[in-house]
Amino acid sequence: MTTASNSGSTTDTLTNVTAPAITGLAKAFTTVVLYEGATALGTVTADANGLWTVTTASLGDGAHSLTAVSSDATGTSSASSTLTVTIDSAAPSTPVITTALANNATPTIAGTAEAGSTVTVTVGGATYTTTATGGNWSINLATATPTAGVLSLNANGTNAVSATATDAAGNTSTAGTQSLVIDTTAPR
Ligand SMILES: [Ca+2]
Ligand SMILES: [Ca+2]
Repeated sequence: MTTASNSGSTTDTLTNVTAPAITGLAKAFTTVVLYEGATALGTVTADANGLWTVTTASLGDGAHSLTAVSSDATGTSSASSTLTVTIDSAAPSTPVITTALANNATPTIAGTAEAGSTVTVTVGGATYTTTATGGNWSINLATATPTAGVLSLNANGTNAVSATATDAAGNTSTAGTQSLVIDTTAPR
């Protein structure tokens, strides 16, 4: 799969590009057909260096086992090893921020999001990222290091919190929001 077609990490074979470009090497000037099972997804001629690239038809979400078969003018053909490409074009559901009230000036903010997704939380002018391990995430504002901004909370009042989740294919959810009320004043 070409780097341009490989969203998120480029070292895996997971992408949100539904019609990815698949590239490979064959004998120079041979005809290359890319198959999923018995279905031909595209045909191309390898260049002088044997390089070929086929942009597939739109593939549905899920795993696809792709094989390239090259044939030369004498009819001799050879098949590549199988490349499994997984398409994930669905964004995670909107994260939920469960922490709405705290009695300390730098509380831990917790919530839920798609399991394994990267959660980006913005509060008090600072942005943090964490992983929703098993679907749960938390940020301890007393100890966490922002990825951007400087934390400045209203220690006696309302703080807007927002969170988005990004899956391994690079799809990002809509933002979940919460009003975090911090009240550090003891009753009299
Ligand atoms: Ca990827
Ligand atoms: Ca997804």
